Amino acid sequence: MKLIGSYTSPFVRKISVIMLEKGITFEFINASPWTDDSPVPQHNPLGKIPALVTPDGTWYESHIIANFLEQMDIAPALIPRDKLAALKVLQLQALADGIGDAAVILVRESMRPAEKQLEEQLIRQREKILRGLDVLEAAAAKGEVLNSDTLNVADIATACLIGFLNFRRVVPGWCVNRPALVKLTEKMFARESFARTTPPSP
Ligand SMILES: N[C@@H](CCC(=O)N[C@@H](CS)C(=O)NCC(=O)O)C(=O)O
Repeated sequence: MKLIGSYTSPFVRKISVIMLEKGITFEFINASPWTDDSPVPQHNPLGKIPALVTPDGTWYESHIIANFLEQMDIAPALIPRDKLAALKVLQLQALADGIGDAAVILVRESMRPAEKQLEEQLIRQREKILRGLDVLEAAAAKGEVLNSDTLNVADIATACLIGFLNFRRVVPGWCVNRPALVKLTEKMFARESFARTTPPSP
């Protein structure tokens, strides 16, 4: 299988971590989605990474790729078998990914010349991030779906998101008053799959 992506994307990291946790071997194809000659649109019409090229077809959108990998039935299971329990995990994965979307928009907007940046856009995305982090904090403190005894895709998506916030210095004070998220990410960053997918220094 070939994973098309970059070493800095939280969505790509999520898929790399899932494959490392499951012991699935894959080839990493380093490709930026942002260049004019990017190969990414050949694999994903939306022009986004990650995309996973497999004998069963090419998959895109990281939650779909995670589902594809899960249906290979390779331990450890990262999505519960029970349908309602699975939805709860997938909802939190979607929340972590959605915060990631807002963070990517914020980073891209901040890269534009100062006079072209839309203040309203920056504020709106920052609010999404902060609201989302509060919900993840509450879930991590509860420890039932996120931060439970059983690793799942929501734990992985959340830690990849926090890794991205740290890496891009988005909302640098995110950890203030969010002790459960700090604990969860410390626990996750200690795993070999996370150590092996640490983004390169900017
Ligand atoms: N919902 C998508 C988000 C993927 C995404 O936004 N990836 C960014 C890189 S971190 C990208 O490729 N952006 C290019 C673009 O939006 O054109 C997923 O979960 O795979």
